[in-house]
Amino acid sequence: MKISVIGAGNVGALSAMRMAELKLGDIVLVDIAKGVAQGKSLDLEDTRSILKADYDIKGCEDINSIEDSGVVVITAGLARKPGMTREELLTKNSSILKDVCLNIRKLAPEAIVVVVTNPLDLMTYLALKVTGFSKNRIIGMGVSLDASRFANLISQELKLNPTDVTPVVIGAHGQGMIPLARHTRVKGESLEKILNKEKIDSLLKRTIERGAEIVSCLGSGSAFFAPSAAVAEVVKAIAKDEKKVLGACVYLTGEYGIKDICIGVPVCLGKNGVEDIIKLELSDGEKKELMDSADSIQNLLRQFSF
Ligand code: LAC
Repeated sequence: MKISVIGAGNVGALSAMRMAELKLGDIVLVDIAKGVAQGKSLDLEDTRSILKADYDIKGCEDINSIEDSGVVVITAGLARKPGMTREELLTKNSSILKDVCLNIRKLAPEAIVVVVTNPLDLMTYLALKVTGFSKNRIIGMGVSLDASRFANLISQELKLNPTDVTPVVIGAHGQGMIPLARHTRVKGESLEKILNKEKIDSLLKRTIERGAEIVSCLGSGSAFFAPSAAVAEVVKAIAKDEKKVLGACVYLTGEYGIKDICIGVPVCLGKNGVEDIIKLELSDGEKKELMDSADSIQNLLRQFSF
C-alpha cells in the first residue's frame, strides 16, 4: 500500500519513520519547504543497513507524488506556541488544510485520510467536507494519543507498567477532552475502584494539560514522539486490517445523540477505515460531559464557515 504523509515536520517525519520501520507500505513524504522532505527521506533510507530493514521511502515537494495513495496522513500546518490553545490555530491551518484536501480529492480519490493537524476535531470535519469522501474514510488522530498520555500518568502514579492500563478517552482533542476514569481499567479493574477522587481528578487535569506542558518545555513546536506513535498505530490498524478498537475523531450521525460534527469516540479500524463506532454505556454525568464537549466543537464550527 502507498502511504503518503503531507508535512515533513517533526510529527510527519517521525510518523513516516515509524510506518516505514513497521513495514506498513511504501512511504511518500511531502512538504512544500524546499528539500526538507527529500533530505529527511534520504536520511531515513540510510538507516536501512543499520536496522537490517528493507523499506521504501521517498520525499519531495511535489504534491502530485501522493497520487493513488491508499492512506494519506495530514500533518501539515502550524503547531502551537507556549500559551496557545489548539483552537487558536484555526484560521491559518484551515486554509492550509483546504488546499491539501482538494489535492487529495483529485489525486488520491480512494484514500483513507488520517488528520493530525490542529485544531483536530475541526480539521477532521473540514477534511470530510472538502474531500467529500465517505465518513468511514476520514479519521482524526487525537484521543488515542490522549489515552496513551493518561495511561502513562496512571502507571506512574500506581508504579505499574503502562501496558497494565487500558485507558479510555473520548471527546474533543483539546480542553473538552474527557478521560473516562470509570471505563479505564487497571489490570482489569476500573480506575475508580483503585484511586480516590482527588487523585483521579489530578490525573485527569494533568492528561488534559499534557500537550501544553510539553509545548511549554519545548519553547517552540509541540509533541512529536507520542503523536507519531499514535499515527502509526492508526495506520497499522488500517493497513493490516486489524479490526482494532481505538479512540479516534470521526463524523457522527446521531451516535451518542450527536450529529454533524467530528469528535473522539471509540471506533473499530480496519481496511475500510472506520468499520464501526463503539457505543460505550455512559452515565448521565459522562453523557453531559460529552455533550458539552460536542457543543464547544459545534460553536467553533458555527463561527467559521468552511
Ligand atoms: C498534542 C498535539 C499533537 O496533543 O495536538 O501534542
